[in-house]
Amino acid sequence: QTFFKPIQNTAPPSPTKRHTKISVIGVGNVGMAIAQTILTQDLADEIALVDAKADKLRGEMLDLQHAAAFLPRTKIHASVDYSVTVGSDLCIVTAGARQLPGESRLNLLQRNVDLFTSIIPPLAKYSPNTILLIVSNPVDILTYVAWKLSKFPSNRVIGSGTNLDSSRFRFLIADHLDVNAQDVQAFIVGEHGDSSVALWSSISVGGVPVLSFLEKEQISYEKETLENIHKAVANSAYEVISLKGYTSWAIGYSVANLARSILRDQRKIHAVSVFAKGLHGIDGGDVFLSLPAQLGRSGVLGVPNIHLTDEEAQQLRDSAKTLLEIQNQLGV
Ligand code: 6V0
Repeated sequence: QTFFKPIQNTAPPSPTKRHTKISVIGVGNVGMAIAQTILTQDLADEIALVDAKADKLRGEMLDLQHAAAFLPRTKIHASVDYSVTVGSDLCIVTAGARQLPGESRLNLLQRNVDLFTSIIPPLAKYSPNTILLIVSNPVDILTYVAWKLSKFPSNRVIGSGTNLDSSRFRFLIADHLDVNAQDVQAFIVGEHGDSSVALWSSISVGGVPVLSFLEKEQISYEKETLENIHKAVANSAYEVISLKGYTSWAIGYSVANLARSILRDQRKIHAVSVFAKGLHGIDGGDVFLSLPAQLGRSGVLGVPNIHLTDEEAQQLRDSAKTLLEIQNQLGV
């Protein structure tokens, strides 16, 4: 007995578009902002949510399901059991431990590494062909940990890295020049954190390289203004967290944007955390950090050979060194 009376003699269904499934691990502020942006942007046919807290998880699932009448049709499941993620095209990991009073950053990191040992292997088991997109902090190191634990090829393990920092950078430059942020091409690369590197030499607005234009026209610009913009980017997360307790909307949009580029094979370039050993003179060990990278259906398609000044390349190598020093202190 079905609700609809079937119509006889209709043509067989045309080959339907590929079914897309996204899993989001961790339904805190960040995981939920990502899940709801993905829903409103119609990026998946199915979303699976996983968290360690069963009640919170069920509450979040029901709250999203109750919006079904206003959203594109998406099947939403949730479970503390990773079998719910089976067959995912993309797994987004936002689960993280919170810093305890007086706890060192290294101790927090080691707790997050331990947490990843219970998250990554089941994800890899249930979705051996998935792409892992890591958001939990410190994102570069945890992306490296996810790569190690999953044993996936490095093109299928990506960290959200400085995608959000680059978006904040574009917003601040656009605000300063009174132009549209979408017309600003600008990247922050390196560690998503204190050693991030602003690529001033390659900033362009509407195709015009900004610094060389100012120099050619002999328009003086204040190095201090540029440095203040980079400082404001680096300080953004601290500022938002001190004001509202956490960040959510911008990371939600930035990760949904990465999901779109990957699942819809957009071949767009984003600053994300990728396997960087051997690039721009980075050596000394396996390390993930952000570089402009082209994303598509199979993950990282390539890393454009972007021109860096000697100073920028040195800062990038220093950023890699900082990450490797921390990595070497961890039990992975
Ligand atoms: P939150 O609100 O504390 O959420 C974390 C969630 O993880 C909670 O719901 C926990 O129950 C869950 N969790 C903890 N342990 C496990 C486990 N073993 N398995 C499954 N779930 C678990 O934190 P919030 O959502 O604010 O942040 C999440 C992470 O994203 C943190 O590490 C942030 O630092 C990081 N961010 C990364 C950004 C980036 O640009 N890469 C930006 C913003 C936040």
